[in-house]
Amino acid sequence: MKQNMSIIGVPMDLGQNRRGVDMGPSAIRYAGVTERLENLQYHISDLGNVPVSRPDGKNEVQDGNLRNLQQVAESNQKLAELVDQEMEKGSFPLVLGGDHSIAIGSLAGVAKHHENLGVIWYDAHGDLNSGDTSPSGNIHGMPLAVSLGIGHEKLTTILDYTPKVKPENVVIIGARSLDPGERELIQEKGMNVYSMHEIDRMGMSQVMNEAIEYLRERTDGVHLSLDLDGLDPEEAPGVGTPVIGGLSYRESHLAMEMLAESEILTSAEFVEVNPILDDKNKTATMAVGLIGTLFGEKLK
Ligand code: HAR
Ligand code: MN
Ligand code: MN
Ligand code: MN
Repeated sequence: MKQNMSIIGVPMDLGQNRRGVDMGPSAIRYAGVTERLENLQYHISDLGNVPVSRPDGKNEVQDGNLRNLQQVAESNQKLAELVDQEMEKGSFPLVLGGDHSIAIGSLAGVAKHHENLGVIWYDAHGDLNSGDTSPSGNIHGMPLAVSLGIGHEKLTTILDYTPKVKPENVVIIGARSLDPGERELIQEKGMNVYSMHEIDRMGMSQVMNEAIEYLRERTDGVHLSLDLDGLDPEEAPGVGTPVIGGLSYRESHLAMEMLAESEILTSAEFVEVNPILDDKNKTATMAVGLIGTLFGEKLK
């Protein structure tokens, strides 16, 4: 029997400063995500996009260094409800961004269905800031902290519970741009981080082996939050905050293959695709390639 999967787009661009990432879900759909998954063992429902307000023109930093707080909170509330509803039906949620602030809503919806959710945060960044530590006021640099219960309560209390995730259940992969406050939090919580240094030393294969076995033992489901800026900008140029020295497509492909084999994933999201900054939809196409692999292309 085919497993049900629900695709949910979130055209969010209010969690950061550069317009265009709101077109990410369209670009990923254009690159053929549905067709790709329908060829595998999935029955796909594309639920369309969660509504996101337009920037009010001021784009100002409100309430304690949080840009567009109200609008970001509202869309994440709607996303969380939709993800919760689809999981309730037994469908696998695949969320397409949009900037990474949407992980706040994805994780709120997903974590309700687990006692002990694991998270793989595949990203150049830690996204562990709060209004107090953020150098930018951009909420896309904060969603992992919010999910740990750290940050503005309009964000941390979505769906009326907090925290969503325990710090020891998170594995960060690909980090190479961490702010001082993020480093402190990682130290304080003893979080698992495979930065580019560890990946270069150990190789992606060993990193994924360790991450998968660690999460398999201690969690009852795993959410993959994949920020395309985890990949190297030479290969994936269509992202708003590129950081050189990143993961290759091949390393990322291997990571997806190993996750597919492991069968530990229970939800996923692909974020930060900005088609305006891209080269002929290359980054969205890469996202679709990774999605195809993640959901079993070559295995089935
Ligand atoms: N750490 C920086 C900040 O908080 C940059 C964050 C960029 N975040 C993303 N998501 N693109 O990973 O502003
Ligand atoms: Mn529910
Ligand atoms: Mn991110
Ligand atoms: Mn990032």
